[in-house]
Amino acid sequence: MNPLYHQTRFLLSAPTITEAPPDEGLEVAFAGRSNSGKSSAINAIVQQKSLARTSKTPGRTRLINFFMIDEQRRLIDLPGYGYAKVAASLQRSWGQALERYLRERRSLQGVFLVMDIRHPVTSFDRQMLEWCAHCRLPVHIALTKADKLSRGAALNTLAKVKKSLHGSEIPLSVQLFSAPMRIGVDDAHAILDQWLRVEER
Ligand SMILES: Nc1nc2c(ncn2[C@@H]2O[C@H](COP(=O)(O)OP(=O)(O)OP(=O)(O)O)[C@@H](O)[C@H]2O)c(=O)[nH]1
Ligand SMILES: [Mg+2]
Repeated sequence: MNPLYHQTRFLLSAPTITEAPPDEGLEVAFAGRSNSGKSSAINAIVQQKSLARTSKTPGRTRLINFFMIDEQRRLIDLPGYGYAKVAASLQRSWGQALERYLRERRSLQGVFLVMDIRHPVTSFDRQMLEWCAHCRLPVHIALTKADKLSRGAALNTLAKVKKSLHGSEIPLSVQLFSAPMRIGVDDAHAILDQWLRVEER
């Protein structure tokens, strides 16, 4: 891992995308269903225990959290979508704001889409993939909580997900991930290195 990731620090929390930091440099957004493991994935990637707040309660990350790797590079922890207890109207307005962010944000290099391996490619995930395709944004899917399945079952799901997404118009890759077992952390770094133009050491 490039030591740069370990330096990542909290930049700001924005209640809406309009309060994001200036649209300069390069950024990668972590998206996915509520409770899928986005914040845990960020922590595993930067090798810090609690940079991004994780929780057993779904819908915990309500704000958009911006983390700064260095002056030019950011990671973004987006609020999870698809949490049933959030009112439909709020989900709709959040969806619109998210779509606009994906469309307009110039610094956004790709979407790191986190899915719980036990519930991959939900209708919300499909919506997200459609928006990204529409904006021509590359997507990297991390099937996380891979430690909850046997190795064989995890590989089976990986193959199924790859197959179901075959023929996408945008660059799309899929990997297994586990935050506590640190499965796939190197693969995650490889894609972030590419998107954020981090030089290999
Ligand atoms: N076993 C296991 N548990 C995980 C993994 N990743 C996350 N978890 C657990 O799943 C729960 C949700 O993780 P978070 O990282 O907070 O999920 P999130 O997607 O950020 O959730 P929201 O912010 O609510 O949308 C927590 O209890 C984590 O400890 C993993 O790879 N393996
Ligand atoms: Mg979170």
